[in-house]
Amino acid sequence: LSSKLTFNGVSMNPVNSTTTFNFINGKYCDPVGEDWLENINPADGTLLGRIANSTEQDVEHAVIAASNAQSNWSESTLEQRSRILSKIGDLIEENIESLATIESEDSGKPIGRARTIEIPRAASNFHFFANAITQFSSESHESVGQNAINFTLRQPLGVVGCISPWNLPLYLFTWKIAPALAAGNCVIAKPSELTPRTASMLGDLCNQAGLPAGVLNIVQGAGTGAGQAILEHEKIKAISFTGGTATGEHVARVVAPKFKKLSLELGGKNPNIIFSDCNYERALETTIHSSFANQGQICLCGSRIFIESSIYEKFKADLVARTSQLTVGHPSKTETSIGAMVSGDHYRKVLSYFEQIDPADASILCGGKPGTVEGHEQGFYIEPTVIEVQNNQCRLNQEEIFGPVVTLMPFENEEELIAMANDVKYGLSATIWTKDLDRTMRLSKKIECGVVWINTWLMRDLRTPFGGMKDSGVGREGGLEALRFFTEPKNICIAFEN
Ligand code: TXE
Repeated sequence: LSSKLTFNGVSMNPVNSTTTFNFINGKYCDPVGEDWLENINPADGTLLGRIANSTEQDVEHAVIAASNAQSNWSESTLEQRSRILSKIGDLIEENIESLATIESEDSGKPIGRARTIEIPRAASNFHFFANAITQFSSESHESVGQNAINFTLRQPLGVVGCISPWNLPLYLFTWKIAPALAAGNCVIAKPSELTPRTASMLGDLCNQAGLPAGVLNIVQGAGTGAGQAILEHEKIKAISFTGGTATGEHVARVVAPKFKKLSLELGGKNPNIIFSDCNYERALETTIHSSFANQGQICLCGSRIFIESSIYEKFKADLVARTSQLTVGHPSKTETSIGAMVSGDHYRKVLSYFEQIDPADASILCGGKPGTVEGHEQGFYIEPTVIEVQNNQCRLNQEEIFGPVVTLMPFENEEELIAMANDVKYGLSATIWTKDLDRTMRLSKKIECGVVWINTWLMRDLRTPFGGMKDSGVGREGGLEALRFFTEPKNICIAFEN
Protein backbone atom coordinates (compact mmCIF):
# COMPACT_ATOMS: atom_id res chain seq x y z
CA LEU A 1 0.00 0.00 0.00
CA SER A 2 1.17 3.53 -0.66
CA SER A 3 2.76 5.40 2.17
CA LYS A 4 1.76 8.74 0.69
CA LEU A 5 -1.14 9.45 2.99
CA THR A 6 -0.98 12.59 5.02
CA PHE A 7 -2.79 13.38 8.19
CA ASN A 8 -2.44 16.79 9.80
CA GLY A 9 0.54 17.28 7.53
CA VAL A 10 2.25 14.10 8.71
CA SER A 11 2.94 11.39 6.16
CA MET A 12 1.53 8.08 7.32
CA ASN A 13 0.70 4.59 6.21
CA PRO A 14 -2.71 3.25 7.25
CA VAL A 15 -1.31 -0.26 7.64
CA ASN A 16 1.24 0.65 10.24
CA SER A 17 -0.79 3.38 11.85
CA THR A 18 -2.47 2.54 15.12
CA THR A 19 -5.20 5.03 14.27
CA THR A 20 -8.09 4.23 11.94
CA PHE A 21 -9.43 7.42 10.37
CA ASN A 22 -12.48 8.17 8.32
CA PHE A 23 -12.03 8.29 4.55
CA ILE A 24 -14.04 11.17 3.13
CA ASN A 25 -13.73 12.83 -0.25
CA GLY A 26 -10.63 10.78 -1.07
CA LYS A 27 -8.73 11.76 2.10
CA TYR A 28 -8.16 10.23 5.50
CA CYS A 29 -9.46 12.53 8.24
CA ASP A 30 -10.17 12.41 11.94
CA PRO A 31 -13.73 12.52 13.27
CA VAL A 32 -15.20 15.97 13.82
CA GLY A 33 -15.89 15.23 17.49
CA GLU A 34 -12.35 13.87 18.10
CA ASP A 35 -13.97 10.85 19.73
CA TRP A 36 -12.21 7.48 19.44
CA LEU A 37 -12.99 3.84 20.18
CA GLU A 38 -10.50 1.17 21.17
CA ASN A 39 -9.61 -1.56 18.71
CA ILE A 40 -8.84 -4.71 20.73
CA ASN A 41 -6.92 -7.69 19.38
CA PRO A 42 -9.19 -10.67 20.21
CA ALA A 43 -6.27 -13.11 20.02
CA ASP A 44 -4.64 -11.72 23.18
CA GLY A 45 -6.78 -8.87 24.51
CA THR A 46 -4.15 -6.21 23.73
CA LEU A 47 -4.90 -2.79 22.29
CA LEU A 48 -4.36 -2.59 18.52
CA GLY A 49 -5.11 1.10 18.28
CA ARG A 50 -7.92 3.61 18.11
CA ILE A 51 -10.80 4.02 15.70
CA ALA A 52 -12.65 7.18 14.68
CA ASN A 53 -16.03 7.18 16.42
CA SER A 54 -18.06 9.23 13.99
CA THR A 55 -21.29 11.13 14.47
CA GLU A 56 -23.92 12.67 12.21
CA GLN A 57 -21.50 15.52 11.46
CA ASP A 58 -19.03 13.13 9.85
CA VAL A 59 -21.85 11.44 7.95
CA GLU A 60 -22.96 14.89 6.79
CA HIS A 61 -19.46 15.60 5.45
CA ALA A 62 -19.46 12.24 3.68
CA VAL A 63 -22.89 12.89 2.14
CA ILE A 64 -21.77 16.32 0.89
CA ALA A 65 -18.69 14.74 -0.73
CA ALA A 66 -20.78 11.96 -2.25
CA SER A 67 -23.44 14.35 -3.54
CA ASN A 68 -20.77 16.50 -5.21
CA ALA A 69 -19.26 13.46 -6.91
CA GLN A 70 -22.59 11.91 -7.91
CA SER A 71 -23.40 13.40 -11.29
CA ASN A 72 -19.94 12.82 -12.77
CA TRP A 73 -19.85 9.26 -11.49
CA SER A 74 -23.34 8.32 -12.67
CA GLU A 75 -22.54 9.79 -16.09
CA SER A 76 -19.19 8.03 -16.43
CA THR A 77 -19.22 5.34 -19.11
CA LEU A 78 -19.62 1.72 -18.14
CA GLU A 79 -16.12 1.08 -19.46
CA GLN A 80 -14.65 3.78 -17.19
CA ARG A 81 -16.39 2.37 -14.12
CA SER A 82 -15.55 -1.18 -15.09
CA ARG A 83 -11.85 -0.34 -15.54
CA ILE A 84 -11.58 1.37 -12.15
CA LEU A 85 -13.43 -1.39 -10.28
CA SER A 86 -11.32 -4.02 -11.96
CA LYS A 87 -8.18 -2.14 -10.92
CA ILE A 88 -9.39 -2.04 -7.31
CA GLY A 89 -9.80 -5.83 -7.50
CA ASP A 90 -6.25 -6.14 -8.86
CA LEU A 91 -4.85 -3.97 -6.06
CA ILE A 92 -6.63 -6.06 -3.42
CA GLU A 93 -4.97 -9.13 -4.94
CA GLU A 94 -1.56 -7.43 -4.93
CA ASN A 95 -1.99 -6.60 -1.24
CA ILE A 96 -3.44 -9.91 -0.06
CA GLU A 97 -0.71 -10.49 2.49
CA SER A 98 -1.02 -7.17 4.32
CA LEU A 99 -4.82 -7.18 4.11
CA ALA A 100 -4.99 -10.76 5.41
CA THR A 101 -2.64 -9.98 8.30
CA ILE A 102 -4.68 -6.98 9.39
CA GLU A 103 -7.99 -8.82 8.92
CA SER A 104 -6.78 -11.67 11.07
CA GLU A 105 -5.54 -9.28 13.79
CA ASP A 106 -8.81 -7.33 13.89
CA SER A 107 -11.14 -10.32 13.87
CA GLY A 108 -9.26 -13.29 15.37
CA LYS A 109 -9.82 -15.40 12.26
CA PRO A 110 -7.03 -17.79 11.19
CA ILE A 111 -4.67 -16.02 8.80
CA GLY A 112 -4.88 -18.89 6.31
CA ARG A 113 -8.61 -18.37 5.93
CA ALA A 114 -8.17 -14.62 5.40
CA ARG A 115 -5.35 -15.18 2.90
CA THR A 116 -6.89 -17.95 0.80
CA ILE A 117 -10.64 -17.35 1.03
CA GLU A 118 -11.79 -13.99 2.29
CA ILE A 119 -9.40 -11.38 0.85
CA PRO A 120 -9.40 -13.14 -2.56
CA ARG A 121 -13.19 -13.04 -2.43
CA ALA A 122 -13.08 -9.27 -1.79
CA ALA A 123 -11.03 -8.96 -5.00
CA SER A 124 -13.54 -11.19 -6.82
CA ASN A 125 -16.39 -8.97 -5.71
CA PHE A 126 -14.80 -6.05 -7.56
CA HIS A 127 -13.81 -8.13 -10.59
CA PHE A 128 -17.26 -9.69 -10.79
CA PHE A 129 -19.21 -6.43 -10.69
CA ALA A 130 -16.70 -4.72 -13.00
CA ASN A 131 -17.80 -7.30 -15.57
CA ALA A 132 -21.45 -7.60 -14.56
CA ILE A 133 -22.17 -3.93 -15.14
CA THR A 134 -21.08 -4.27 -18.76
CA GLN A 135 -23.67 -7.06 -19.18
CA PHE A 136 -26.52 -5.41 -17.25
CA SER A 137 -29.49 -4.83 -19.51
CA SER A 138 -33.09 -3.78 -19.11
CA GLU A 139 -36.36 -4.85 -20.67
CA SER A 140 -38.54 -3.46 -23.41
CA HIS A 141 -42.17 -4.32 -24.08
CA GLU A 142 -43.88 -3.46 -27.31
CA SER A 143 -47.59 -2.79 -26.77
CA VAL A 144 -48.60 -4.52 -29.96
CA GLY A 145 -51.71 -3.06 -31.59
CA GLN A 146 -51.50 0.10 -29.50
CA ASN A 147 -48.62 1.65 -31.42
CA ALA A 148 -46.40 2.03 -28.38
CA ILE A 149 -43.20 0.68 -26.99
CA ASN A 150 -42.13 0.62 -23.35
CA PHE A 151 -38.60 0.32 -22.14
CA THR A 152 -37.06 0.40 -18.69
CA LEU A 153 -34.28 2.72 -17.70
CA ARG A 154 -32.13 1.52 -14.80
CA GLN A 155 -30.86 4.70 -13.18
CA PRO A 156 -28.47 4.97 -10.23
CA LEU A 157 -30.23 5.73 -6.95
CA GLY A 158 -27.78 8.47 -5.95
CA VAL A 159 -26.06 8.34 -2.58
CA VAL A 160 -26.52 4.96 -0.87
CA GLY A 161 -25.53 3.54 2.53
CA CYS A 162 -23.76 0.20 3.08
CA ILE A 163 -23.41 -1.15 6.63
CA SER A 164 -21.49 -4.36 7.15
CA PRO A 165 -20.61 -6.71 10.04
CA TRP A 166 -17.44 -8.06 11.60
CA ASN A 167 -17.52 -11.75 10.73
CA LEU A 168 -16.29 -11.50 7.11
CA PRO A 169 -15.13 -7.89 7.19
CA LEU A 170 -13.67 -6.94 3.79
CA TYR A 171 -15.55 -9.73 2.01
CA LEU A 172 -18.98 -8.40 3.02
CA PHE A 173 -17.99 -4.72 2.89
CA THR A 174 -16.98 -5.08 -0.77
CA TRP A 175 -19.95 -7.35 -1.56
CA LYS A 176 -22.12 -4.26 -1.10
CA ILE A 177 -19.81 -1.50 -2.26
CA ALA A 178 -18.78 -3.05 -5.59
CA PRO A 179 -22.31 -3.38 -7.07
CA ALA A 180 -23.35 -0.01 -5.63
CA LEU A 181 -20.43 1.71 -7.37
CA ALA A 182 -20.79 -0.33 -10.56
CA ALA A 183 -24.39 0.81 -10.87
CA GLY A 184 -23.28 4.45 -10.73
CA ASN A 185 -24.07 5.34 -7.12
CA CYS A 186 -21.85 7.14 -4.63
CA VAL A 187 -21.48 5.33 -1.35
CA ILE A 188 -21.35 6.06 2.37
CA ALA A 189 -20.05 2.85 3.90
CA LYS A 190 -19.59 1.82 7.50
CA PRO A 191 -17.69 -1.31 8.48
CA SER A 192 -18.16 -2.85 11.91
CA GLU A 193 -16.37 -0.96 14.67
CA LEU A 194 -14.89 -4.33 15.73
CA THR A 195 -13.05 -4.85 12.41
CA PRO A 196 -12.38 -1.43 10.86
CA ARG A 197 -8.91 -1.59 9.36
CA THR A 198 -9.14 -3.49 6.07
CA ALA A 199 -12.10 -1.29 5.13
CA SER A 200 -9.94 1.71 5.89
CA MET A 201 -7.13 0.33 3.71
CA LEU A 202 -9.60 0.00 0.84
CA GLY A 203 -9.79 3.81 0.70
CA ASP A 204 -6.14 4.05 -0.26
CA LEU A 205 -6.52 1.30 -2.87
CA CYS A 206 -9.48 3.16 -4.40
CA ASN A 207 -7.34 6.29 -4.69
CA GLN A 208 -4.58 4.30 -6.36
CA ALA A 209 -7.10 2.81 -8.79
CA GLY A 210 -8.28 6.29 -9.78
CA LEU A 211 -11.71 6.21 -8.16
CA PRO A 212 -12.73 9.89 -8.09
CA ALA A 213 -12.79 11.58 -4.68
CA GLY A 214 -16.18 11.40 -2.94
CA VAL A 215 -17.45 8.35 -4.84
CA LEU A 216 -16.68 6.07 -1.88
CA ASN A 217 -16.66 7.49 1.64
CA ILE A 218 -15.89 5.31 4.64
CA VAL A 219 -17.25 6.44 7.97
CA GLN A 220 -15.96 4.54 10.97
CA GLY A 221 -17.51 4.10 14.40
CA ALA A 222 -20.29 2.64 16.50
CA GLY A 223 -23.54 1.45 14.99
CA THR A 224 -25.57 3.60 17.33
CA GLY A 225 -23.70 6.77 16.24
CA ALA A 226 -22.35 6.64 12.69
CA GLY A 227 -24.61 3.74 11.67
CA GLN A 228 -27.75 5.38 12.98
CA ALA A 229 -26.83 8.67 11.25
CA ILE A 230 -26.53 6.82 7.92
CA LEU A 231 -29.99 5.28 8.41
CA GLU A 232 -31.53 8.64 9.20
CA HIS A 233 -29.87 10.89 6.62
CA GLU A 234 -32.52 12.17 4.22
CA LYS A 235 -30.18 12.23 1.22
CA ILE A 236 -29.19 8.58 1.52
CA LYS A 237 -31.61 6.77 -0.78
CA ALA A 238 -31.01 3.12 0.05
CA ILE A 239 -29.57 1.00 2.82
CA SER A 240 -27.88 -2.33 2.30
CA PHE A 241 -27.35 -3.88 5.72
CA THR A 242 -25.79 -7.16 6.87
CA GLY A 243 -25.76 -7.94 10.57
CA GLY A 244 -27.77 -9.47 13.38
CA THR A 245 -31.53 -9.92 13.19
CA ALA A 246 -32.21 -7.66 16.18
CA THR A 247 -30.23 -4.81 14.62
CA GLY A 248 -31.88 -5.53 11.26
CA GLU A 249 -35.29 -5.11 12.84
CA HIS A 250 -34.19 -1.73 14.20
CA VAL A 251 -32.81 -0.74 10.80
CA ALA A 252 -36.13 -1.62 9.14
CA ARG A 253 -38.06 0.40 11.70
CA VAL A 254 -35.94 3.52 11.17
CA VAL A 255 -35.75 3.27 7.38
CA ALA A 256 -39.33 2.20 6.49
CA PRO A 257 -41.06 5.54 7.22
CA LYS A 258 -38.41 7.29 5.14
CA PHE A 259 -39.28 5.03 2.16
CA LYS A 260 -35.66 4.15 1.44
CA LYS A 261 -34.88 1.03 -0.54
CA LEU A 262 -33.75 -1.62 1.94
CA SER A 263 -31.85 -4.87 1.67
CA LEU A 264 -31.36 -6.92 4.84
CA GLU A 265 -29.06 -9.92 5.16
CA LEU A 266 -29.49 -11.18 8.73
CA GLY A 267 -28.83 -14.20 10.90
CA GLY A 268 -29.37 -17.90 10.33
CA LYS A 269 -29.94 -21.17 12.18
CA ASN A 270 -29.38 -23.45 9.27
CA PRO A 271 -30.14 -27.17 9.09
CA ASN A 272 -27.40 -29.52 7.92
CA ILE A 273 -29.25 -32.71 6.98
CA ILE A 274 -27.45 -36.05 6.71
CA PHE A 275 -29.21 -39.03 5.11
CA SER A 276 -27.87 -42.57 5.42
CA ASP A 277 -27.31 -42.87 1.63
CA CYS A 278 -24.93 -39.88 1.52
CA ASN A 279 -21.26 -39.94 0.58
CA TYR A 280 -20.38 -40.42 4.25
CA GLU A 281 -16.78 -39.24 4.25
CA ARG A 282 -17.55 -36.10 2.24
CA ALA A 283 -20.53 -35.30 4.44
CA LEU A 284 -18.44 -35.69 7.58
CA GLU A 285 -15.49 -33.69 6.30
CA THR A 286 -17.66 -30.85 4.99
CA THR A 287 -19.70 -30.84 8.18
CA ILE A 288 -16.52 -29.99 10.10
CA HIS A 289 -16.18 -26.89 7.88
CA SER A 290 -19.83 -25.92 7.87
CA SER A 291 -19.88 -26.20 11.67
CA PHE A 292 -16.64 -24.49 12.67
CA ALA A 293 -15.28 -22.36 9.82
CA ASN A 294 -14.44 -18.88 11.12
CA GLN A 295 -15.22 -20.12 14.65
CA GLY A 296 -18.83 -20.69 13.53
CA GLN A 297 -19.24 -16.97 12.92
CA ILE A 298 -20.76 -17.26 9.45
CA CYS A 299 -24.48 -16.72 8.96
CA LEU A 300 -24.47 -19.78 6.63
CA CYS A 301 -22.95 -22.24 9.12
CA GLY A 302 -24.97 -25.43 9.49
CA SER A 303 -25.51 -25.08 13.22
CA ARG A 304 -28.35 -27.62 13.53
CA ILE A 305 -27.29 -31.06 12.33
CA PHE A 306 -30.13 -33.51 11.68
CA ILE A 307 -28.97 -37.10 11.11
CA GLU A 308 -31.07 -40.02 9.84
CA SER A 309 -31.54 -42.32 12.83
CA SER A 310 -29.97 -45.40 11.18
CA ILE A 311 -26.54 -43.70 11.06
CA TYR A 312 -27.02 -41.33 14.00
CA GLU A 313 -24.75 -43.04 16.54
CA LYS A 314 -21.94 -43.62 14.06
CA PHE A 315 -22.02 -40.07 12.65
CA LYS A 316 -22.17 -38.64 16.17
CA ALA A 317 -19.11 -40.61 17.28
CA ASP A 318 -17.13 -39.74 14.14
CA LEU A 319 -18.05 -36.05 14.29
CA VAL A 320 -17.05 -35.78 17.94
CA ALA A 321 -13.74 -37.56 17.22
CA ARG A 322 -12.90 -35.21 14.30
CA THR A 323 -14.00 -32.14 16.22
CA SER A 324 -11.73 -33.04 19.12
CA GLN A 325 -8.75 -33.08 16.72
CA LEU A 326 -9.22 -29.45 15.63
CA THR A 327 -6.50 -27.08 16.80
CA VAL A 328 -7.55 -24.05 18.78
CA GLY A 329 -4.71 -21.60 18.36
CA HIS A 330 -3.38 -18.15 17.70
CA PRO A 331 -4.84 -16.77 14.44
CA SER A 332 -1.40 -16.00 13.00
CA LYS A 333 -0.36 -19.69 13.08
CA THR A 334 -0.98 -21.64 9.88
CA GLU A 335 -1.85 -24.83 11.79
CA THR A 336 -4.71 -23.11 13.65
CA SER A 337 -8.19 -24.26 12.65
CA ILE A 338 -10.12 -22.43 15.38
CA GLY A 339 -8.96 -18.87 16.07
CA ALA A 340 -10.36 -16.33 18.52
CA MET A 341 -13.93 -15.07 18.83
CA VAL A 342 -14.26 -11.52 17.55
CA SER A 343 -14.68 -9.76 20.90
CA GLY A 344 -14.94 -10.24 24.64
CA ASP A 345 -18.67 -9.52 24.54
CA HIS A 346 -19.32 -12.07 21.83
CA TYR A 347 -17.09 -14.63 23.57
CA ARG A 348 -19.07 -14.23 26.80
CA LYS A 349 -22.37 -14.41 24.92
CA VAL A 350 -21.43 -17.76 23.34
CA LEU A 351 -20.14 -19.19 26.64
CA SER A 352 -23.37 -18.16 28.38
CA TYR A 353 -25.26 -20.75 26.29
CA PHE A 354 -23.20 -23.53 27.88
CA GLU A 355 -23.85 -22.27 31.40
CA GLN A 356 -27.61 -22.25 30.86
CA ILE A 357 -28.10 -25.75 29.43
CA ASP A 358 -31.00 -27.67 30.97
CA PRO A 359 -29.93 -31.35 31.19
CA ALA A 360 -33.45 -32.34 30.14
CA ASP A 361 -32.91 -30.55 26.81
CA ALA A 362 -29.32 -31.24 25.87
CA SER A 363 -25.89 -32.58 26.80
CA ILE A 364 -22.43 -31.46 25.71
CA LEU A 365 -20.49 -34.18 23.85
CA CYS A 366 -17.25 -32.21 23.43
CA GLY A 367 -15.99 -28.67 24.00
CA GLY A 368 -18.38 -26.41 25.88
CA LYS A 369 -15.64 -24.37 27.50
CA PRO A 370 -13.02 -21.69 26.83
CA GLY A 371 -10.01 -22.77 24.79
CA THR A 372 -6.53 -22.29 26.15
CA VAL A 373 -3.73 -21.01 23.95
CA GLU A 374 -0.41 -20.88 25.69
CA GLY A 375 1.04 -17.41 25.94
CA HIS A 376 -2.28 -15.81 24.92
CA GLU A 377 -4.37 -16.39 28.02
CA GLN A 378 -6.27 -13.12 27.61
CA GLY A 379 -7.53 -14.12 24.13
CA PHE A 380 -11.16 -15.01 23.44
CA TYR A 381 -10.91 -18.69 22.53
CA ILE A 382 -13.67 -21.29 22.70
CA GLU A 383 -13.31 -25.03 22.12
CA PRO A 384 -15.30 -26.41 19.18
CA THR A 385 -18.46 -27.81 20.70
CA VAL A 386 -20.92 -30.54 19.76
CA ILE A 387 -24.16 -30.79 21.73
CA GLU A 388 -26.78 -33.52 21.59
CA VAL A 389 -30.24 -32.03 21.80
CA GLN A 390 -33.48 -33.75 22.83
CA ASN A 391 -35.83 -30.84 22.37
CA ASN A 392 -35.97 -28.86 19.13
CA GLN A 393 -37.62 -25.99 21.01
CA CYS A 394 -34.69 -25.37 23.36
CA ARG A 395 -32.68 -22.15 22.98
CA LEU A 396 -29.71 -24.05 21.57
CA ASN A 397 -31.81 -25.04 18.55
CA GLN A 398 -33.80 -21.83 18.23
CA GLU A 399 -31.31 -18.98 18.70
CA GLU A 400 -28.36 -18.00 16.53
CA ILE A 401 -25.36 -18.66 18.80
CA PHE A 402 -22.81 -17.62 16.14
CA GLY A 403 -19.94 -19.55 17.65
CA PRO A 404 -18.13 -22.88 17.20
CA VAL A 405 -21.19 -24.75 18.41
CA VAL A 406 -23.42 -27.30 16.66
CA THR A 407 -26.34 -29.38 17.86
CA LEU A 408 -27.26 -32.92 16.81
CA MET A 409 -30.70 -34.51 16.54
CA PRO A 410 -31.81 -37.75 14.89
CA PHE A 411 -34.80 -37.97 12.52
CA GLU A 412 -36.87 -40.95 11.33
CA ASN A 413 -38.41 -39.72 8.09
CA GLU A 414 -38.70 -36.73 5.75
CA GLU A 415 -41.93 -35.48 7.25
CA GLU A 416 -40.48 -35.25 10.74
CA LEU A 417 -37.29 -33.71 9.38
CA ILE A 418 -39.06 -30.94 7.44
CA ALA A 419 -41.18 -30.07 10.46
CA MET A 420 -38.06 -29.68 12.65
CA ALA A 421 -35.98 -27.93 9.98
CA ASN A 422 -38.67 -25.29 9.44
CA ASP A 423 -39.55 -24.87 13.10
CA VAL A 424 -37.31 -21.81 13.65
CA LYS A 425 -37.75 -18.12 12.98
CA TYR A 426 -34.78 -18.05 10.60
CA GLY A 427 -34.71 -19.09 6.93
CA LEU A 428 -31.31 -18.47 5.40
CA SER A 429 -29.80 -21.69 4.04
CA ALA A 430 -29.90 -25.49 4.24
CA THR A 431 -27.50 -28.29 3.37
CA ILE A 432 -28.73 -31.75 2.34
CA TRP A 433 -26.52 -34.83 2.05
CA THR A 434 -28.11 -37.61 -0.01
CA LYS A 435 -27.73 -39.40 -3.35
CA ASP A 436 -31.48 -39.55 -3.92
CA LEU A 437 -32.29 -36.96 -6.59
CA ASP A 438 -36.06 -37.06 -6.05
CA ARG A 439 -35.55 -36.42 -2.38
CA THR A 440 -33.27 -33.43 -3.03
CA MET A 441 -36.05 -31.77 -5.05
CA ARG A 442 -38.81 -32.62 -2.57
CA LEU A 443 -36.84 -31.19 0.32
CA SER A 444 -35.42 -28.18 -1.53
CA LYS A 445 -38.93 -27.06 -2.33
CA LYS A 446 -40.23 -27.53 1.20
CA ILE A 447 -37.44 -26.12 3.35
CA GLU A 448 -38.02 -22.46 4.13
CA CYS A 449 -34.79 -20.73 3.17
CA GLY A 450 -33.10 -18.69 0.43
CA VAL A 451 -30.19 -21.01 -0.44
CA VAL A 452 -30.01 -24.83 -0.54
CA TRP A 453 -26.73 -26.71 -0.95
CA ILE A 454 -26.96 -30.35 -2.03
CA ASN A 455 -23.88 -32.43 -1.17
CA THR A 456 -21.76 -29.33 -0.64
CA TRP A 457 -21.64 -26.21 1.52
CA LEU A 458 -20.93 -22.56 0.82
CA MET A 459 -20.10 -23.16 -2.81
CA ARG A 460 -20.72 -19.71 -4.26
CA ASP A 461 -21.29 -18.57 -7.80
CA LEU A 462 -21.52 -14.79 -7.64
CA ARG A 463 -24.21 -14.71 -10.34
CA THR A 464 -26.77 -16.41 -8.09
CA PRO A 465 -29.33 -14.60 -5.89
CA PHE A 466 -28.21 -14.60 -2.28
CA GLY A 467 -30.33 -13.93 0.81
CA GLY A 468 -32.88 -15.37 3.17
CA MET A 469 -36.54 -15.47 4.11
CA LYS A 470 -38.36 -15.15 7.47
CA ASP A 471 -36.15 -13.43 10.08
CA SER A 472 -33.03 -13.99 7.95
CA GLY A 473 -33.72 -10.95 5.82
CA VAL A 474 -35.51 -9.17 3.06
CA GLY A 475 -34.42 -9.04 -0.56
CA ARG A 476 -31.60 -10.67 -2.48
CA GLU A 477 -28.08 -9.55 -3.34
CA GLY A 478 -25.63 -11.14 -5.73
CA GLY A 479 -25.37 -11.03 -9.50
CA LEU A 480 -27.93 -8.94 -11.31
CA GLU A 481 -30.12 -8.86 -8.18
CA ALA A 482 -27.60 -6.52 -6.57
CA LEU A 483 -27.49 -4.28 -9.63
CA ARG A 484 -31.30 -4.21 -9.64
CA PHE A 485 -31.30 -3.25 -5.97
CA PHE A 486 -28.88 -0.39 -6.52
CA THR A 487 -30.84 1.07 -9.48
CA GLU A 488 -34.26 2.62 -9.87
CA PRO A 489 -36.30 1.11 -12.71
CA LYS A 490 -38.14 3.75 -14.69
CA ASN A 491 -40.58 2.74 -17.42
CA ILE A 492 -40.76 4.97 -20.47
CA CYS A 493 -43.68 4.56 -22.85
CA ILE A 494 -43.31 5.99 -26.37
CA ALA A 495 -46.34 6.15 -28.62
CA PHE A 496 -45.67 6.24 -32.33
CA GLU A 497 -47.73 6.85 -35.43
CA ASN A 498 -48.01 4.28 -38.16
O1 TXE B 1 -24.01 -7.17 15.06
P1 TXE B 1 -24.77 -5.90 14.56
P2 TXE B 1 -23.54 -7.57 16.53
C1 TXE B 1 -25.51 -11.88 14.44
C2 TXE B 1 -24.85 -12.84 15.42
C3 TXE B 1 -24.34 -11.94 16.47
C4 TXE B 1 -25.43 -10.92 16.54
C5 TXE B 1 -25.04 -9.60 17.13
O2 TXE B 1 -25.81 -13.70 15.94
O3 TXE B 1 -24.21 -12.60 17.70
O4 TXE B 1 -25.80 -10.72 15.20
O5 TXE B 1 -23.88 -9.12 16.50
C6 TXE B 1 -24.02 -1.80 12.77
N1 TXE B 1 -27.79 1.64 13.11
N2 TXE B 1 -24.67 -11.52 13.31
O6 TXE B 1 -24.37 -6.90 17.55
O7 TXE B 1 -25.11 -4.97 15.65
C7 TXE B 1 -22.74 -2.23 13.45
O8 TXE B 1 -21.94 -1.11 13.78
C8 TXE B 1 -27.00 1.33 12.07
C9 TXE B 1 -24.99 -12.15 12.05
O9 TXE B 1 -22.10 -7.41 16.64
O10 TXE B 1 -25.88 -6.39 13.72
C10 TXE B 1 -22.12 -3.11 12.37
O11 TXE B 1 -21.50 -2.31 11.38
N3 TXE B 1 -26.06 0.39 12.13
C11 TXE B 1 -24.42 -11.40 10.91
C12 TXE B 1 -23.36 -3.79 11.77
O12 TXE B 1 -24.47 -2.99 12.17
C13 TXE B 1 -25.91 -0.29 13.28
C14 TXE B 1 -23.04 -10.91 11.10
C15 TXE B 1 -23.61 -5.21 12.25
O13 TXE B 1 -23.62 -5.22 13.66
C16 TXE B 1 -26.71 -0.02 14.41
C17 TXE B 1 -22.84 -10.31 12.40
C18 TXE B 1 -27.70 1.00 14.28
N4 TXE B 1 -28.49 1.35 15.29
C19 TXE B 1 -23.63 -10.65 13.45
N5 TXE B 1 -26.33 -0.84 15.40
C20 TXE B 1 -24.61 -12.05 9.57
N6 TXE B 1 -25.81 -11.95 9.02
O14 TXE B 1 -23.70 -12.61 8.99
C21 TXE B 1 -25.33 -1.61 14.93
N7 TXE B 1 -25.06 -1.26 13.66
